[in-house]
Amino acid sequence: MNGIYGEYKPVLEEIKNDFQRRIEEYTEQEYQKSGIKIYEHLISRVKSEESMSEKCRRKNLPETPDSALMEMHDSIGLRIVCSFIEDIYTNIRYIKSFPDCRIVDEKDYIRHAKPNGYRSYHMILEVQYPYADLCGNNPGKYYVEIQLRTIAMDSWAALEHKLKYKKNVANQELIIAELKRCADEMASCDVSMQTIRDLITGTEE
Ligand code: 0O2
Repeated sequence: MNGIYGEYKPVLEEIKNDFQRRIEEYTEQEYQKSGIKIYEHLISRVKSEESMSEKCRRKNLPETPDSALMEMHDSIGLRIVCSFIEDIYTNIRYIKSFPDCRIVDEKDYIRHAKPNGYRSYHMILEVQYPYADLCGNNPGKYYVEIQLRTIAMDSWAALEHKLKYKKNVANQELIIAELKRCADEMASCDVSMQTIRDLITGTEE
């Protein structure tokens, strides 16, 4: 067995591609109906085996396929980046209507931002796939993490992630406070942009 995913690596890639296709399909249908593109862009990835091994070590779990696929729930990740806040919740309604998916965890860091200012909506789905899982279920059960954000939330998260690499800098408290201030200002712009769209589309008096 090679990496931490063992024989499951190609399966994870297939599930990821399959799931992305499903999201693209409902988006296209929605676009044909309403002319609205309910997300701006979508990215997906299978977490690299190095990152997954490092995460297992950090959580004191053995570096095995069992830890990577059953204990961890983010080996497959999709990020849906939307133009407007409302579109995030439209996407969530679509995803929840998928018949063969069960939501096992949901975190609304939009309504309840993290203390550092991070905003995003996270869902962990249990999906079925016609390949036996480690417990012998066939169809197997696999996990997919979906993060939904606006463009502003995504920009903030990307910049904050870059800045995290710089360790041992002075003025830590000031930097944390400034990052939080930027996050709050960007969130305020998201709300304004939503209001402007509502005014244009006539959903706001
Ligand atoms: P990567 O490479 O993005 O996948 P856990 O997943 O167990 O570590 P928890 O609390 O269960 O932690 O997960 P949570 O809070 O739902 O967040 C998981 C993912 O959300 C992270 O994945 C990040 O992608 C993103 N995230 C959460 N908080 C922050 C934050 O403060 N800043 C930024 N930039 N991203 C955040 P990973 O595994 O860290 O990395």
